[in-house]
Order: sequence, then structure tokens, then C-alpha cells
Amino acid sequence: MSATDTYLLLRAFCDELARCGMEHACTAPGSRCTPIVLSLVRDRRIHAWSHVDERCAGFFALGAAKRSGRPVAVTCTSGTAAANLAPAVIEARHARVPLIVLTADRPPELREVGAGQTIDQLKLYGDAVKWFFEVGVHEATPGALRFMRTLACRAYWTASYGPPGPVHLNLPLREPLVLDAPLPDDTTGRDDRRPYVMLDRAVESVPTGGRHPAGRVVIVAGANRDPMAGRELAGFAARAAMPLLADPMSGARQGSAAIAHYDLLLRDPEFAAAHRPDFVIRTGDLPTSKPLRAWLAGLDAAQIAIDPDGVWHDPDAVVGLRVGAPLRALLDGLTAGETVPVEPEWLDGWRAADDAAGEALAQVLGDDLSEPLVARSLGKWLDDATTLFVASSMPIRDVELYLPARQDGPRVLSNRGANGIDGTVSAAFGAAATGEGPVVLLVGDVALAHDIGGLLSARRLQVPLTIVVLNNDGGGIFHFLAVAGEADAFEEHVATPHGLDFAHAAALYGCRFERPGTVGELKTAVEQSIAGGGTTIIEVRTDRVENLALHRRAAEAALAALPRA
Ligand SMILES: Cc1ncc(C[n+]2csc(CCOP(=O)(O)OP(=O)(O)O)c2C)c(N)n1
Ligand SMILES: [Mg+2]
Repeated sequence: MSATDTYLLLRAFCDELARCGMEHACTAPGSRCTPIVLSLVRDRRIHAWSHVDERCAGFFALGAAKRSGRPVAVTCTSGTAAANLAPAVIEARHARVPLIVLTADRPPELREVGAGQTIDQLKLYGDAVKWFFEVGVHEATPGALRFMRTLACRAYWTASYGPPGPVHLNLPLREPLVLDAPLPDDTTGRDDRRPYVMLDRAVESVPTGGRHPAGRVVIVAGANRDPMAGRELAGFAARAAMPLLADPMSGARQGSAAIAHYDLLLRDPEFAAAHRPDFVIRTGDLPTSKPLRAWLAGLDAAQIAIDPDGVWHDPDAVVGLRVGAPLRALLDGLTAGETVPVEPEWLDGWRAADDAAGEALAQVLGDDLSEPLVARSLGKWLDDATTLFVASSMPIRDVELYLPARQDGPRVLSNRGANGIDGTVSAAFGAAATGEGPVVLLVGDVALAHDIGGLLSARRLQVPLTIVVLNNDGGGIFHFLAVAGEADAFEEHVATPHGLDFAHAAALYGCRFERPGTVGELKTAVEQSIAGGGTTIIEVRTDRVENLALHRRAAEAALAALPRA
């Protein structure tokens, strides 16, 4: 057993990851992980992004995999380093993001005997990973090389499909950990650069699942991994005159059938009752909106859900049919099948209400910088080459509530698997490191403070990112909850104001800093940041109490503006 064995096996492993399609990996420093790190770095097809903090590395990998739709590897040394990947692994599982976690470990003879930096890493992430495998220590025989190649392909395909998610390989590594001679050639790979094992997926073709949507049909579109599918869905809904209640993360909030303000419309009991559909088609994840969820739960319409992985998003147990197929299969089926009969006035009613609500909102929001106006404006300004990464808490709610329907608007991404505010900055940098076009992060101050170390990617990795922070000095979302009335503990223990001046963070991490006072200045700051490259923190100061009042006024105005029968 020599370093040559270790490195030959790991080179074959990384070779297969690259052949399968891997383009990005994240590393974190340590001694034990040296052979994994060097093997990733030395494979020229894989861009290895170096991180100091494993928690940031995990979220960076998550963001990169989320935007690119391809597995990203993340490696770290043994001990608590591996434990720091847990939050990203959990989010990846819930949000269906393909990650390949490669933890370095001591070999068996050094476990449970007081060797340094050794913890039990077997099944460290529990059920949060789709697959765990203890790789073992091997000599680089032809058989072992084929095993490592197969292992890499299996990890890649398992992370990619059915549904996508994280896998964990634990790699015991014996000293010496660096090479003392050049590596010999390895001819165990397939000819013509193909992966050792390919995956052939039979695509389900049960387009309408035997049900034929008819009458008053509504489409509810939630987060969808394929931005093109969202666009196609919007086109279909417009042609079929079916109201399309589209979460921005569906990529379908566009076209003449898109209903952007469903959250507000469905708060109105009269509207909600008068617009009960006969048939509901749900796609992707269930949107966050509470009024929408409550309305769907109370319908007696037939409800079908289509998702490529057949994901089970139905907390109210009302879906009667699940179609495990890509959205395209459904659209093809509906378009090819009998023409779906629709009442022409059906979409008109939704359209008129949505437009009226939108106009009323615009009036209430006016031109004064506010949290909803920032969300709405970014939706209007950013083009379809841009990705808007949105933090949990009020930013994602504001985007769902206020982003206007728009052809060629930005792609919207968010960590909504487990709704955590952690790792948001790192995940946005990961997204910015992959793919074409700029990334803009919309984030609250607490979420930014939580992952302030993620800003290191700006300095060390030179990844450009435009960060718009809504600084209301605490968790503004909690003002919408009953706990806001618990005066003895609310401010200190729930809202958690901190008084941080993010200009200092910007200086520490080498970012530019802007504090616009008007919408016009904000627009200029965002445009300059995108055009100039680099990372800029653009801070918009707001007030939590005023924000609550503004949300209420906006909702009241929108409801008052609805056309009445
Ligand atoms: C890791 C994690 N810890 C705690 C929470 C609970 N939480 C939800 S929102 C929030 C406050 C977020 O504040 P901020 O980012 O400033 O956004 P705002 O509410 O002001 O819009 C907290 C602590 C969470 N979602 N995730
Ligand atoms: Mg806040």
C-alpha cells in the first residue's frame, strides 16, 4: 500500500466524475484529505474552488449544483470538518440538489484508538443522503481501478436522478499522503472518453395519466429545476387560456395566462369562492403562499400533480393522481390530445383581478424604497440572462408576492428545501461561479450576518456577485407572527437586532459597498455592480415596523381594487 496506490485510485475516480459531466468541485484544507484535494485539482476538466470553512464549501457546492443542474463534489478533512457539511447536505436532500460529498477519514486501524481528529463518520448524515458508502483502502490492482471507476459513476448517477440529491462517500486514507514518484499510466478507462458506466433512463410517458382536464382548469406552478420547462408551460397556459398561478421559482411567471398576485387574490373570500376550479394541475414543488395552500386544500376539484421525480408535496392530502414524468411529457400529451374545452371568461376573470391588484400595489408602493418595492423592481429590471438568488424569510415571500409577471425576466433560485437562512451567501456565490450571466442575491440582514464568512469567496475566488441586503436590523418576518406581541422577549430573543454596519464587512472582504437612498440610486448601483464585475454589497435600510404596516396597506389596496361582480 503506497501513495501511488492511493493516487492511482483517486485519479481514476476523478477521471470518471469528469467523464460523467462534472465541472465543479469544492475543496477545504486539511492533511488527511490531501490526496482527494490534489486529485480533484489535477483533473483539468474539473474546476476546483477552494474554501476555508466547510459549511461555506458545502453551500457553495449546493448553489453551483442548483444553478447548473449537475452534481458538484465537495471534499474535506476528517472530524468536525465533515460535520460542518451537514446543513448543505440536508438542504440538498430536501431541495433535490445533486451533491457528491467526499470525506477523508483515518484508516480502520486508526479509529477509536485516540488518533487525532477522528470521529465516527460512518453514515454521518443519516437519512439525509441518498446513498452512503465506505470506500475502504485498496491496492491499485486493475480490479480495484475498475471498482473506483464504477463507484464514481454510481455516485454521479445516484446524485443526478430519481430524485437528485446528496450522496456521501467516506474515504479512509493511509499515509503517506503525498506522492514520491510520478504516477504510472492507467488504461482501465473506456475508449472514446465515455464514462465507465452510462445510465439510460426510460422516461415515463403517461402524459395525462388518463385524466382529461376540462372546464375551469387552473395550473399551479411551483419551483422547477428546468427553466425552459417553465417557459413552455407559460406558453401552453396562454394558448389553452388556463390561469397559471406561477411561483417565480417555476420560471413560468410570464405570458398572458400568468397570475402573479395569487397570494393576494386568494386572501379575498369572495374572489376565492367565485374562482373555484373544476380541475387543478400542479407542477413541481408546492409554492410557499399560505392563502394558496389553504385554497387548494379546500377545493373539491380533481387535482393532479406532475413532477419528474413524483415528489410528494401534498400536506393537505387532496391530490388524487401523481404523474412521475417531466413537465414536457404532460404538455406534449395535452397538446396532442383532444382540445381541452375551456370557458373563455374563466381566464378573463383571473386576468382582470390580477391586473387590478398589480396596479393597486404599484400605487401603494410608489417610489419610496421599501422591501416589497426592491423585490418588485429587481423583477422588473433584471433580464433573463440574470439569476436572482433569493434568501429565505421575507425576501422569498416578497418575491412570491410582488414580482410582476414578465416575459424574459430573471431566473429565480432559492434554498427552499429546508427553508434555512444559513449558507445563503455561499450558495449564491456557488451559483455565480457556474453558468453564464450575472447573479444578484436578495438577502436579509440576519441571513447575511449568519453567513458573513461566505464573503470570503469574493476575495479568494474572485467570483462576481451583486448582493442586495434589505437591512431592517433583525428578523422582520417575526413581526407578522403572534410572537411579536410578547414584548418582554421579542426584540432581544426573536427579532435579534445587531446594529451591524455592513460597510465594514465589505471592506474586510474586499467588496464594494453602496447605500442607495432612492429607487433610482438602487437601479444605478445594481447596474453598475453587474457591469463592473466584482462583488458589491448594496444595502437598503428599512424599518421592521413600517414594513409590516406597508405590507398590510398594500394587501388592503390590492383587495379593494378587485373587480366586484
Ligand atoms: C438556519 C436557520 N436558523 C433560524 C431560522 C429561523 N428564521 C427564519 S427567518 C429568520 C430571520 C431572518 O432575518 P433576515 O434575514 O434579516 O430577514 P427578514 O426577516 O428581516 O426579512 C430566522 C432566524 C431559519 N430559517 N434557519
Ligand atoms: Mg432583517
